[in-house]
Amino acid sequence: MRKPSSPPLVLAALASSLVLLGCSQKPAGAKADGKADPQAKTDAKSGETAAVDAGADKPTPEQAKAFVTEVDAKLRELWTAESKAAWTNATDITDEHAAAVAAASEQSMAYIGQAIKDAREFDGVEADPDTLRQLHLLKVATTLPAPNDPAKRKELAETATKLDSMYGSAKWGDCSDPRGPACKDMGQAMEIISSSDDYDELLAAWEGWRTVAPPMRPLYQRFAELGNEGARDIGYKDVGELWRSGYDMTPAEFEAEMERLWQQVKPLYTQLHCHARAKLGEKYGVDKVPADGMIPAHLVGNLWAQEWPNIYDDMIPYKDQPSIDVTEGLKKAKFDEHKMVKTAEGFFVSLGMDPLPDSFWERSLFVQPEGRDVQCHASAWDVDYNNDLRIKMCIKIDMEDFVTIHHELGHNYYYQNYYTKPMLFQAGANDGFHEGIGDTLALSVTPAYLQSMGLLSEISEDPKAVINKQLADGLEKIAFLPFGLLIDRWRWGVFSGEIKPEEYNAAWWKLRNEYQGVAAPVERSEADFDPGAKYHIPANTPYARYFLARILQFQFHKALCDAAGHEGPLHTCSIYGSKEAGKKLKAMLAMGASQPWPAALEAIAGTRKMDAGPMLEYFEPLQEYLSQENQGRTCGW
Ligand code: X8Z
Ligand code: ZN
Repeated sequence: MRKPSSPPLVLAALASSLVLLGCSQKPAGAKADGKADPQAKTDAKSGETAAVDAGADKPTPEQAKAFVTEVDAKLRELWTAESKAAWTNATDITDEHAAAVAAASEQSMAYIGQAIKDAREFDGVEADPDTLRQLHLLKVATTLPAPNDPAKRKELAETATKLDSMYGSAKWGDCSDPRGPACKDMGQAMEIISSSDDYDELLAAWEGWRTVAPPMRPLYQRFAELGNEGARDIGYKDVGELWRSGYDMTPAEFEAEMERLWQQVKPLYTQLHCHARAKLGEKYGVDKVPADGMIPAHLVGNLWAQEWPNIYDDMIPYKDQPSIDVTEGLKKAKFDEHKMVKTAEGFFVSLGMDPLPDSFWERSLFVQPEGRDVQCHASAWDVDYNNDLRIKMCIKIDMEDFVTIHHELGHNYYYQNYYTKPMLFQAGANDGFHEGIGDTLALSVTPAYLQSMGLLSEISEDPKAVINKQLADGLEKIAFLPFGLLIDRWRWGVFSGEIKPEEYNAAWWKLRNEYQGVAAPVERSEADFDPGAKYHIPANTPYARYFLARILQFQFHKALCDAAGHEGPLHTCSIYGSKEAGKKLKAMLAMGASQPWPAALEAIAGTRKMDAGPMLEYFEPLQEYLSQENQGRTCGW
């Protein structure tokens, strides 16, 4: 049996425009085009510019500085309004609240589209570095560029909000009585997939959840068309190119970086896949899980097959070792949602960070409320970009959510360290950094730490216990990698037109097959829209960030362990309580996006290159174990 409940892994925040909600951030850079007045002022309502000075000369550094100062004030006003409306809708999804989000995002889209064009007028100006950096960041500061045409802009804002709300209030099963027990939500589908061992019950939940997505399909198609028109209006080929421009390198270089990192970790994934497949074959039969084929997507303990820790119980390497599952410990020690968050906060405080503000405890949502729909995917917020920190999460009392809480607080602590900066600097060095901070700390949530918190009664330093823990970690961290990569390969294809609307679903499964070696358990067709059953698609949250975060968190972990004076193998390190590690981390967080990300990486890790080396180093014992287990098996699919 697997653990009885396993949970919401969470999800990110939406954001039709940008940064707002917790987990999102923006894309980047492009070339100049379009001529507007150098000192144009952009009006949020109309999106029109009003010339202040019609001088034909090259704009001066002072004018550039004045421009970014004005943009900063306007963004603060518009994004705060948008984020307030989004918080209200995310914690109480209604038509009225959704309409308010659409109206607010329409305004900020109008403003930012024009501001980006205006910023191009300053190309080549020799302004101070902060001004130049903000001019650059502005051009990549939206994940959803809107067309100039006001009617289309309105349509886009409404479509984006609608998709997000549809996901948040989605129900499956027999909803003839929407309040009846047979009408289920996402949490219930996750619960079944994570805890059942019954092939057919798993299949019913897997298919059931996917019935929520086909109605999104026409909306998504239109959304992509309008977003692309908006991208072209600000000088990009399509939305995907805009997203790939946010990494202080060209879009093509970024694609190559993703591929390079994937090639570094692919052999490890293939080994893990091979072993998991063999174990699942033993459990369900090789007629269901073929020894040389793909793994059916409903059997890995996760509704999206993105992380597989819930099949750990089917694969425990050494059963004679003490359990590393904290879920029972949390329940025994009577942890409630609040105490779980408090404990995670305690980790950050142990590094020398400030406690979260009182308002965090008053305003956050920790528990799924009865009687209203909320967007249950975890997200972290700074609602007013001025330390109004919150999380929104339907917390379950278990290990998976304990880790996710650390993930969310990582976002909050980034906000806490940069909220005094200009709006455009209030973002991660790149979006993978933002996603990787809380995960970095969670790597230090070792059995010894958990024991000290009263959550594990017995621990062991036996090498066999190490392998158990490594497998549990690998099922979360390594299993995720191809999923993290393919989501945006699908979207880049959709936005570029390489994937046509009539092949949305087939292209999705082609990528799932190719990268993950995971297959749909039943025939799929273009009547389905399986991408829509994953939060980040209807919510328009870019996903490459999570792939990067999986790699970066091990680089951060290694660097912070060095700072903490850790000696010995990387997987034995915990930075808990290290003020030296905290100082290093804080310095990087405080930079926000004020410098290109290689500078931030250098500040913490002494290198300017993303590298999966530390991840591979962390998993050395597991690699050894897997290669022994896989002897005589044919790996791959
Ligand atoms: O969406 C999230 C976070 C919020 S930014 C909980 N994650 C991705 C997902 O659940 O799909 C974290 C891991 C990947
Ligand atoms: Zn996140």
